[in-house]
Amino acid sequence: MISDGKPNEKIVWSFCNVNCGSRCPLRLHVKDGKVVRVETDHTGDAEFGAHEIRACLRGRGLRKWVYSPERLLYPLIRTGKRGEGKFERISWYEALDRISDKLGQVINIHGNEAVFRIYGTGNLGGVVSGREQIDRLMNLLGGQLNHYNSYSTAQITHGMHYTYGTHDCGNPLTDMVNSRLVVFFGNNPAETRMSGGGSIRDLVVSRQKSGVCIIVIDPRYTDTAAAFADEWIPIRPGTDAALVSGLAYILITENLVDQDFLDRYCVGYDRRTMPAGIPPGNSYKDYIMGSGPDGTPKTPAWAAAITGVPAERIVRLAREIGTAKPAYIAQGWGPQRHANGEQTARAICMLPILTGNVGIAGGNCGGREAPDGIPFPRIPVGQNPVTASIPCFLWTKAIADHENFTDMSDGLKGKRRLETPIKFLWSFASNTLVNQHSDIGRTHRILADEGLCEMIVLIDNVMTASARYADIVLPGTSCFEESDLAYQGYAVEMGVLILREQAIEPLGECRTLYDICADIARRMGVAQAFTEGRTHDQWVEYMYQQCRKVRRDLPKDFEEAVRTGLFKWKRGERPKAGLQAFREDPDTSQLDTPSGRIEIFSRRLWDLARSWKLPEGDVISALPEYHDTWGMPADPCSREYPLQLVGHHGKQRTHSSYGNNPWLREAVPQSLWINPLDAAARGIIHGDMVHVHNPLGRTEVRAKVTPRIMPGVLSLSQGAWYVPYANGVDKNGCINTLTSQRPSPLAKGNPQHTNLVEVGKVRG
Ligand SMILES: Nc1nc2c(c(=O)[nH]1)N[C@H]1C(S)=C(S)[C@@H](COP(=O)(O)OP(=O)(O)OC[C@H]3O[C@@H](n4cnc5c(=O)[nH]c(N)nc54)[C@H](O)[C@@H]3O)O[C@H]1N2
Ligand SMILES: Nc1nc2c(c(=O)[nH]1)N[C@H]1C(S)=C(S)[C@@H](COP(=O)(O)OP(=O)(O)OC[C@H]3O[C@@H](n4cnc5c(=O)[nH]c(N)nc54)[C@H](O)[C@@H]3O)O[C@H]1N2
Ligand SMILES: [Mo]
Repeated sequence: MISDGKPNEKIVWSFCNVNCGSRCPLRLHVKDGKVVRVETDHTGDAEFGAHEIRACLRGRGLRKWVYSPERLLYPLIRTGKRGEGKFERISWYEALDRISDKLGQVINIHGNEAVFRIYGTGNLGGVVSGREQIDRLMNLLGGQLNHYNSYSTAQITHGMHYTYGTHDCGNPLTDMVNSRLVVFFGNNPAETRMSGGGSIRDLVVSRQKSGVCIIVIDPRYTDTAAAFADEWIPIRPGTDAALVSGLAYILITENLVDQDFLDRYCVGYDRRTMPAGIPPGNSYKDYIMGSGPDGTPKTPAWAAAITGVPAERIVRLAREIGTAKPAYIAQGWGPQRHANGEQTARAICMLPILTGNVGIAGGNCGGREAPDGIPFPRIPVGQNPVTASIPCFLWTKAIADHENFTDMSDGLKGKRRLETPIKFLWSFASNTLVNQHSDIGRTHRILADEGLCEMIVLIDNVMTASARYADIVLPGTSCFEESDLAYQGYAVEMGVLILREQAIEPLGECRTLYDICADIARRMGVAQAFTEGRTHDQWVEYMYQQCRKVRRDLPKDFEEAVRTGLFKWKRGERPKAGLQAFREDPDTSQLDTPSGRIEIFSRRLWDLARSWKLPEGDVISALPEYHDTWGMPADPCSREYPLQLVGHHGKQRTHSSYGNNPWLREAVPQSLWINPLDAAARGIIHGDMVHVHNPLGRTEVRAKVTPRIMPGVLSLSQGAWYVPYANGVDKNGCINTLTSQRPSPLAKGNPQHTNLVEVGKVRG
């Protein structure tokens, strides 16, 4: 606590804990028990240059959220239908009794596999206040159904594992200073990494230092393109693999590929390195040159027709990529959050592979920029005795159709088939129950049937769309109301530790997740094992002392550490290239792929493609090929719904978090990005109220008519709060009224950027 000497006034450290990938320190000014001002890091010093981890507008606007009219203050029990929003206040005793009784009953009747904590990232930062407490509790009670994947990176993680044996092999963004060319596929750090600790700073500094040419390939002229790029190349969503194939055609025919690299480090480029037993004609070169099974040469003209990128530009770009050594080629996670996302992610990786830019300074593997930080410990959660694990996106299927939920059709791990449906759902700091999951209409129908999932317990700070579907809603403390500690986040290049002091008393009857779980543990006979005799605050101190084992330079005295609040560690002097050891010696530092090499051709995928049960139209292929998929212009649906819709991550919110802050809504009003050509064809002018619809649903929102989005494509920033009126029609621009629950073929990930829609003016 830092006092300015005024009575009843103090300034304490806190941090913003939502999931933007970064973690920003906050300085809360407290007066008479209320936070009256939110400042941020002010500790820039010579060692770090002027680097202060300055929170963005969202974190600075936190008071508008903590003190919002939507704030949950008391435990509630549902009295109306799920989704209707009718609740009654109950006591904590009654709420926790009901939860414990039902949890015990579900475990007794259906087993622990019937309990599930839904994906949720609203408090990704807090070490003690985070979702791990539920996992810790459940593991003591016999476990719960596991999940793998994330809504962020399912497709790219799977794709890159087949190629490189890892997805974590990028060069840091600061390594751009060693590059001669930077190419970003759907990477928008200016918005998705905009926080003070995020890589936007690295982009600014590295660009200033090196003046390197940056090309951005994205259907939208993003803030990154506007602020940093020398050129924007618009591309039709879902078609990057076609563009890469067209580029590969020129790289091959003009001898711009690094043949030595391909021979020594890779499998499957041409017949020289094909795995034994695969029929001839199945190498990557065959695919590109047209000597493969499809017989189509992937010429720039072929790629132009699919991607919308002119053939001449494809030729020029191939020459630029083939001659600028080294080149930093990276993708954000937008290109992979698609129906064919695994293929796209693997295909983009082909550019640095073909040109030998992997594992060297100034190069990159084609994935996202690498983070860096200090590996501080997380809370121990124990072992989950349940082995079954579902892809996190398929939880609705695990509620509604468990009998058909299998390893070969749905990516179930640890079991051949789900034995029980999900009957009890935990939802903590998550709006994924409704708002952030695809196809809200379908989710509504599944949750509305109370015979399926029998109890939903939700803990949040505000009354969200998801909360309206819960049976019991518990008011959680916010980042003003509980102590904690946090580390640097997963998307930055420096080490950070922030200590949070409780700034104010909990509003209403809000409680920490820890106290909630401890009370349930008590009711269920595992209190001592859960708490280990510590309170929430004592756990914070305990975890701090664990951090000191990693960084000995942290003060021994906890009180002193709390007063200091923020600790930063200097970045590494020299950026290290991802896969550098492999590049230096591929025999001693083999990759974690079956061959130990980069697998352009994956034998495992070749086999999977022949064993997995896939719905009509889904493709898994051994090579990073382009495949048209559902939800794209070749889909018959496109006759009626001709426009492709993506939902970018915008700067006004972190997903749905902060979606009710009036300041942010004014700064960046929710709107549908539409090209003037598409708008004119429909008689739409800027600012018109429009409806966006497809067979799954309908939402209404104002049109932003702008050449910053290519013709034929729309974007509706994801995360707007779902505000339904008649028949589930949303009037707030919530994109998940329109997205599909059909998963991607390999990762079974969320294809939330693959959508076909039509737009029209709202009459009257
Ligand atoms: N301000 C803010 N920051 C955030 C978040 C937030 O909600 N708000 N969310 C955080 C989280 S959890 C995540 S996972 C990340 C998300 O980070 P990303 O997944 O990278 O973000 P997106 O906006 O979905 O996609 C990035 C860009 O890809 C483009 N794009 C979409 N489809 C395609 C395609 O087929 N090809 C190409 N070339 N481009 C395409 C989009 O137009 C967008 O500009 O951001 C994190 N940071
Ligand atoms: N169409 C479409 N849908 C998407 C995406 C997309 O690109 N397109 N992106 C997906 C991605 S990448 C992600 S990561 C998910 C994110 O989806 P979620 O993980 O559900 O994230 P949020 O929408 O931010 O919801 C977080 C909730 O946590 C609450 N919260 C915040 N802080 C605290 C706290 O300290 N305590 C408690 N108790 N609650 C808190 C907030 O009020 C909010 O309701 O969305 C996915 N959904
Ligand atoms: Mo995410």
